[in-house]
Amino acid sequence: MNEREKILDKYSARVFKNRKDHIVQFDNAGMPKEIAANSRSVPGLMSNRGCCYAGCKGVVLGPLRDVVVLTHGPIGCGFYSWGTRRNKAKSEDGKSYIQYCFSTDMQEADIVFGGEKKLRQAIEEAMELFNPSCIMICSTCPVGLIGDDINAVATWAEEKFKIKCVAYSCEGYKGVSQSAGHHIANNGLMKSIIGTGDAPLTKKYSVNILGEYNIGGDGWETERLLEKIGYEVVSIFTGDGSYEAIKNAHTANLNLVQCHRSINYIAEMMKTKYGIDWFKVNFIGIDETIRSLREIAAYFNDPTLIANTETVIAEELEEVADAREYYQEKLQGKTAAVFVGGSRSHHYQMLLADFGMKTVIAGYEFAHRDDYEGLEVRPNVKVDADSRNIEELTMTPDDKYYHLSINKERFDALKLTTELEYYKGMFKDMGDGTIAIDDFNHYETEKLLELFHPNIFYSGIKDKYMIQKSGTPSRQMHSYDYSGPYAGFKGAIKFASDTYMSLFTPAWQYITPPWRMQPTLEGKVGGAD
Ligand code: CFM
Repeated sequence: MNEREKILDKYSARVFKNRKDHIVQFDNAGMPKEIAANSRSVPGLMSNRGCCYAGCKGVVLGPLRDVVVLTHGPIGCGFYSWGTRRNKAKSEDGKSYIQYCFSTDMQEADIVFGGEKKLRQAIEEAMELFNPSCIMICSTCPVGLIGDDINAVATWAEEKFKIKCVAYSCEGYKGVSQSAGHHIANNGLMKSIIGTGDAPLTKKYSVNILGEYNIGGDGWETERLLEKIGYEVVSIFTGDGSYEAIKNAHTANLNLVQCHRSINYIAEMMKTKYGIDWFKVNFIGIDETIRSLREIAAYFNDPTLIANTETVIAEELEEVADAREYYQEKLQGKTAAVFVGGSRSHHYQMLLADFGMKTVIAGYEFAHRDDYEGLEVRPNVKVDADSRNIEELTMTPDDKYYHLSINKERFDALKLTTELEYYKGMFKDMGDGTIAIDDFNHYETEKLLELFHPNIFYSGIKDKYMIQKSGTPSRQMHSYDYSGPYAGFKGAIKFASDTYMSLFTPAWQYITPPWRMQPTLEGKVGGAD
């Protein structure tokens, strides 16, 4: 029995039938296999997933600092989604609402008689107190069930206050995970915000950074590198992002996609509507950062830009050279497990490889098959009822703003050698004997620890302490355990240093867990007495 079979062995026939397709073990290096993904979790298994509202409000819209993101629903969802993700933002212009939690605080009476009145009141109050130029309404489950017309309220707000107001029907139950919420948020931004600005460009080479949410300051570090080379960063979706910036996103020359899972929809729609090409980049990991910077420079193909890129790479590399060597020596050969949402479990494998570490277990909470197997499988992905729930927008070229930055010949040539409009997925980077798991649950996490004994486990929020308590060091990869940034050259060193501290801390040896001192369970066998 291999490890995969050992995990599945304990399951009942029904659960086995479901879970067997979500677990893949690689028996010859790099061979892509098929995995079941983006389907409903088995009720009763402790999944790590979030809901559709979490993906829309929490992930994609929440980081927009100058937008009042108003949760329409009972207070629980609003409160729980308040400040729990480390999407950092600056508030230099005084228009940052990131520290607030806006909610309509619906009560039973509103559920029975309808919540639109309360929603209008909340908007009036927000206007009076903050006077934002954009409000986004995010619905939670009961709103969808009672059928409040949030779109009508948004239209009312736009007319009354002459602001932008967008309503998102992102009720938690839509779709099978937060991934559905990403799609809904992408659609709303595309329909109502992108393309509504007309700011002129100030530099020759301009980019948007898509799928970068500035967790722990990653977006700032990525932006610093790009600006140092000479690019104009028009907008970031959506870490430290703003309504004022993303309405001009259509003026950029190129889209850089960091997290493919959460934002591929916008990248693809902008290609059709505005002609903007996109690159799958990765600024997590030293070698990956270098690859990404070189591919972007190759796209624009300007000798000065290419030279600047090489200078910046050399400078940054020099700055981290000693630290890199030190941590390489310490971390070489250590094994890791990586379980995060929908893109980091691939990105961080590359960063671990920078320091000679090997990923033996990798998994996603809510990724789709293309995130595992590569974009080439997209045509074979079965669309089920849950995905059909979410609107698919059809784009056509925009009369005014459609602009191509390079011609078809160069595009085709670049596509052969770079990740231009292509994402290869996680599987191609996984080695012999390693295992990939989709929508992993608590039991499987415990079993994996027992079977693989990874030296460190880069985990999620719900599983972190269970892993630590089992004696395996764990670092939480959603918030970086309040550390970071981990992007770029300097970020890689910060990550290595945090990993080093987790692995070599003497803290573990000072603790004797209670189960080593006394039995935790007592009982008799055989029914005597
Ligand atoms: Fe993209 Fe993210 Fe992720 Fe994600 Fe997330 Fe996140 Fe994540 Mo937590 S957008 S898919 S929904 S990289 S919040 S910043 S860490 S699960 S792997």
